[in-house]
Amino acid sequence: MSPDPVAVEEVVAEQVADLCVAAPAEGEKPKKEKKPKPQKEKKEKPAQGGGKELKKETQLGLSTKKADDFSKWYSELVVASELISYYDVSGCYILRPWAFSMWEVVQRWFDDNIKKLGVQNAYFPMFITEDVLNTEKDHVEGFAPEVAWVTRAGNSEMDKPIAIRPTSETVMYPYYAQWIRSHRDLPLRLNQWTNVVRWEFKYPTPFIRSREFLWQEGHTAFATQAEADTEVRQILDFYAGVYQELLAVPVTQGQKSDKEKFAGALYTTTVEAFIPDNGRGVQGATSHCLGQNFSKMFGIEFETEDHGKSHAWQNSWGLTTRSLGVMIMTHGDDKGLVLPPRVAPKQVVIIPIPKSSSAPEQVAAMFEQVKAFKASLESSSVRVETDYRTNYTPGWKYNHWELRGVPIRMELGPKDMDNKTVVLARRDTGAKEFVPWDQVATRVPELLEQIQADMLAKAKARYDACVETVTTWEAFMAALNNKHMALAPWADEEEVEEDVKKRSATADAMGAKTLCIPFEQPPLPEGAVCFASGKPAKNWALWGRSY
Ligand code: 87F
Repeated sequence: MSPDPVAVEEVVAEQVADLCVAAPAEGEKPKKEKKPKPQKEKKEKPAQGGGKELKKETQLGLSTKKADDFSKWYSELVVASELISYYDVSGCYILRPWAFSMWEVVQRWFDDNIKKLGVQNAYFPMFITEDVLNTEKDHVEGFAPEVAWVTRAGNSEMDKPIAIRPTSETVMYPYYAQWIRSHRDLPLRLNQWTNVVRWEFKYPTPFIRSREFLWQEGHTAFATQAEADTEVRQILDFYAGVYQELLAVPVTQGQKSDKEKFAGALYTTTVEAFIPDNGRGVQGATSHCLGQNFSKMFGIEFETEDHGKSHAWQNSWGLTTRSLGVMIMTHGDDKGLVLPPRVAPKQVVIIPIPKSSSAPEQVAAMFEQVKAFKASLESSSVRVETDYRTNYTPGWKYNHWELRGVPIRMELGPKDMDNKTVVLARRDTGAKEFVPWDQVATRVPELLEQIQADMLAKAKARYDACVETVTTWEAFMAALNNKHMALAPWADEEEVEEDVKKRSATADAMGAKTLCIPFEQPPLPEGAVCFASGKPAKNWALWGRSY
């Protein structure tokens, strides 16, 4: 299908705006963050419900449409929906309760799952001496510019500066070397939930790229490679579970190319998401098999059952608050957040709508009914918000809870009181339905499940439509410039990947990388050649411009 020329022009113009600001050349100073302007106050509007102390209503909603300027839409959205506040250290953000409670859902789910595997939580300090950090100099070298240092305490310069953890291999492994002596000490499987600091110079984006972020990092040691290999994939499945089951975000599981893997790893596996609106891939989480690289560096050695000596096989794996950003970008719309029910801090908001002419007893009865619904839904573990405020109109409240992405709005007005029904309105589709009171307790949980499934299905259909299977360079470039990913047969060589990155960069857009070599491979036809080098192809790789 040949693309519509007007649409292509728009796409390119958007990419120009987007990619130019978003990705300054390496080493270049970051542009100043585009903080959204505070919302303006709107003219006072009479509120309902006989409210005497009318407050000024602030204007709700977003001034930018997702399709018009994606990055502006996103920065406005995260602030207006009360997820984020900007902070006066560039690249750092406050995670407000609405965001943090979603992180808690992710934490709980993942934590429960890794504990079932036998992983235990621990906490290691955030400071690293220079000497210890240098133990893995070869691997840290590429990352060195991002390491932040404490050089002063009070007024005195420190004798030796101390690094703030960007990741904890060097913090933890010296102790693994002390604790692991015998095969009986294995496996050792620890995880920690922490913050890390990476002083990035690329353009920061809330959740997606920040200088301090929250994550979990798992660090495990086994006697054999087979056990390590098994765990790498179990953890990757959990990461796919976080994205697909909780966040309703489709991902592709695969292995990183040699160029894109963690330099310290034997191999790196990944879950890769994609943002159709700006055509960028985004690494969702990584699970590495470190082989014996680190155990050799740190002397993590054990006595085997037959009294020999062996270096431990290690893995490390991490998932960050970036996952929330990917979810927000995937589902959000022009009215605000659209939250998948499983992570939504509140799944239902009940809004009573008394008339200004309603008698006090009628208002009281309505409020009582709202309370009863809340109690009954909460008893089946539905997270419920109620909005009794009298100083806002129903319309304002609808916009407010839509902006904040609550999956279901339940309305209860005077007619509903007479008919003993409620209105349920879905945030994702806008569809409304009338439900008799005695069916609310069963219908709401059912509808939440339906919304969750529909959101994933919709996102998956969009994701799949963004994967183009290509075999030639021209088709590859057309896919990229159409804001798509390309699944292409390639030679699996680092030089080819470097060459593709250079050649696919345009004046307006960054070069493409391999996102992963998907585990699910289509059959490679006899004699298939690499789309970029013409050499014999070894596999199909998924390529894209990416964060
Ligand atoms: C930045 C500064 C210093 C990434 C860094 O992926 C070091 C590093 O080692 C660094 N940025 N990395 C790689 C992290 C590897 C690995 N660590 C445990 C993970 C998952 C969790």
